[in-house]
Amino acid sequence: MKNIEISTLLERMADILEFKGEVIFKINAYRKASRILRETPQDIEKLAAEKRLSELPGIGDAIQEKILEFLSSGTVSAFERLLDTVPKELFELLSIPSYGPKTAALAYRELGVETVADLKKTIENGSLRALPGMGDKKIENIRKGIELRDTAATRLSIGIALPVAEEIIEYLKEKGGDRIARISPAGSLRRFCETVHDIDIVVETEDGAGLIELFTAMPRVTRVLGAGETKASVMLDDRYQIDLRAVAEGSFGAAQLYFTGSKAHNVHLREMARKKNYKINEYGVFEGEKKIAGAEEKELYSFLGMEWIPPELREDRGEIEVAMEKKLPRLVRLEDIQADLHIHTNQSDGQLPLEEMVEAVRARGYRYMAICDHSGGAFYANGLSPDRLLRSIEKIRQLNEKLSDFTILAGAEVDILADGKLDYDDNLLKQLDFAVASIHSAFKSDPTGRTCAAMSNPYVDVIGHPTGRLISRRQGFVLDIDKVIQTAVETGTALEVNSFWDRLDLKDSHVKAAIDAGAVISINTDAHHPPHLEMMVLGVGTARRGWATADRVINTYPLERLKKWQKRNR
Ligand code: DGT
Ligand code: CA
Ligand code: ZN
Repeated sequence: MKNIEISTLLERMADILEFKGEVIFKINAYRKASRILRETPQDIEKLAAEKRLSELPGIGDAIQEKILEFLSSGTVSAFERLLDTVPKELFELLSIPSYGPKTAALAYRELGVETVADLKKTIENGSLRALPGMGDKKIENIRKGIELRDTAATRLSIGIALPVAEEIIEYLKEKGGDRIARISPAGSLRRFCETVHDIDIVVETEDGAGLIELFTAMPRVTRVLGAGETKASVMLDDRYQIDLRAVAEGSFGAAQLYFTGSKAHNVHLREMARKKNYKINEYGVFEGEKKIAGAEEKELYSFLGMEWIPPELREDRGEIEVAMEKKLPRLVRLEDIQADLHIHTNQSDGQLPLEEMVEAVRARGYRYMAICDHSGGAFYANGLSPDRLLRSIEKIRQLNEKLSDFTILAGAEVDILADGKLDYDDNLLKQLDFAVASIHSAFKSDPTGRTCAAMSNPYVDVIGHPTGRLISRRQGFVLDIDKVIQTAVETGTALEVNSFWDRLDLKDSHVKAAIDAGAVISINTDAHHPPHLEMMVLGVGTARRGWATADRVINTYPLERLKKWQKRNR
């Protein structure tokens, strides 16, 4: 599918237009078209061939023409012409948080900043500071932005890496057939870290060389970084580094353990082994020369005197000590999830109408859900006015009547306003079944105080994406997380683990702090489109990294228990 390619091109058009100071509606038209192409499940080439491009919402004639030109010639001439008039690395520059098109245009005109390296130089030699409107704080933010971008450029979000890993494993299984006894992800990916440097895969086979050959010859491989008898490393699509290790029967568990890491966990395990006079490596556990375990991870842990440790906990943050006492918690699993409590529809900024979103959620096997569209203050997201909300509640109640084995809670994602008040008054909130409250603006005005004030409202059940960070773009607001957790416990409010790939908010360490303090969480996808529902697995992984058990996750509860838990019903 060419959807992503064209979506990127349109995004870049928008960047160029913005850099050139074009009128805002034109810029927005390109951005919107880009988003629609990225999210639509339909194949754009097929739509174009059937002359059905105009069926996509928000794609006007001018943009349709450019799409057709791209599909027939591989380029867009208007775009190529504009490219000659902007800095060489414009898109890289604009990917730096806090470095917007206006600043980029000024720095290009006055200082000739064409590349990220140029920009770094102007910060070091002070020439950027001399531009009009540049304060120390702004310079500091740009500097931090460059750092953030450098990490984002070398590490992949788990939400991007996981589907790629699954695809490769499927491919190898299919082509490898009987030659593959077992195959598993390893490394930071298997531990569900929020970002990964590469995708590690371990395979059990008696034909290592053959599988390495199959692996390095995969269709999307753009470079082979190295290939031997038992391991190989390739670049896929010029973007993803994949490492494959092949081991023979009897060593799979040991290899899995070794290559899953973390390094700190492994180092600690080796120490434990030494105390028992054992040696542990990627082939097994050894007593002298004799191998006593290797085929199963469980066995290896057991010989070291521990219960099996879930990969998400393997960070040497106390899990080894607890496993020695055989007291590891039973972590929440994807199968425990009974509901998704933060779902958008096209009433606000979601893509589909109520009925279709409900059907998509139901089809995943959940028992209930909460529709939480944005409140009116969220004008950027077409938030619902009180009147529209009342009508939407009515519609949800009617649809509910028709469902026998599934319940839709009429909810809202209500904005926590700059002054700490909620965007809907209590009278309105009372008529809902469920409410998530989130900060979407005024990040600098006392986010801690505002979050705590929202939690003291009897109708607020969950705080949405509590820290506001975006993994690839934004550090999030400065939040006194301990105070927020304490208030969550005191008021009986849940903190969200937002599963959206770029959010994962709360993050793992915050979940751990919340769980230790006795708080409860709610793992939600914040889906705006059915494919987003699949990201639940990312939130569950993050919650597991924070040692969360099902009992602390409100959307594992049967509906009756959830209702009893709600402040409004206590
Ligand atoms: P990443 O790739 O930066 O996201 O993080 P990891 O944890 O996947 O690290 P990676 O890919 O370098 O190595 C995978 C695992 O292999 C790692 O978690 C532990 C193990 N490993 C790699 N190098 C060493 C080492 O020098 N000593 C020990 N004990 N284990 C290692
Ligand atoms: Ca890795
Ligand atoms: Zn939100």
